[in-house]
Amino acid sequence: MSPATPLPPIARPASTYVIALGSNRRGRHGAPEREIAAALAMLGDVVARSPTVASAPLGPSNRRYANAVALIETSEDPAALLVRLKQIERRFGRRAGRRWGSRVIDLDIILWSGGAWTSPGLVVPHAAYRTRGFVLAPLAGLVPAWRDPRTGRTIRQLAQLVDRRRPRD
Ligand code: A4P
Ligand code: MG
Repeated sequence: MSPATPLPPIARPASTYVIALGSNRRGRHGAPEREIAAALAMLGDVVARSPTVASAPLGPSNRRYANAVALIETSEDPAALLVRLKQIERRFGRRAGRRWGSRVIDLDIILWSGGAWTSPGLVVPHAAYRTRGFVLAPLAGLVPAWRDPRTGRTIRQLAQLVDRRRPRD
């Protein structure tokens, strides 16, 4: 072996992540459902995905959302993955602006097979997902037995709790 032969990259074991996708604004791919499909294609290594569901806006926006969740596999750590998700958001025309403003695509890290992670600007599991039906309902169809590392509850249990709390109309 010559001294110039490059060493093989250190193989890092792949992690599984749950990514939540949301859109309530048309972009260059079309309606919010089309934006979600395009973002999924750009994510790569999607091992499972939920159907895209329509949901009423939580917060100040009055535009309906399209939401979906996906499982991806990657050797990136959570901080590196967040950097890549933010790059994808920018490619979709997302600009930093009003928090909770309408957006062509929002990509959040919900869960990580490695458990909990905290670094500047990033908390995993996502701080608010435990009360969000538009994340938990589609996620319960994918990984009902995945346990939230902070509460010890399964996704199925969290989804049932949110469903029970929701006022009936
Ligand atoms: N950040 C910290 N932890 C995470 C994480 N686990 N994943 C930081 C992603 N980002 C994380 O997020 C603000 C900052 O949170 C990031 O820069 C990152 O450093 P953002 O996506 O830039 O801004 P945002 O989305 O406006 O704020 P936020 O707090 O992420 O809002 P959410 O929780 O995403 O809520 N209603 C329906 N029906 N469907 C929706 O999808 N989404 C929102 C936005 C409101 N209402 C909705 C929906
Ligand atoms: Mg977000």
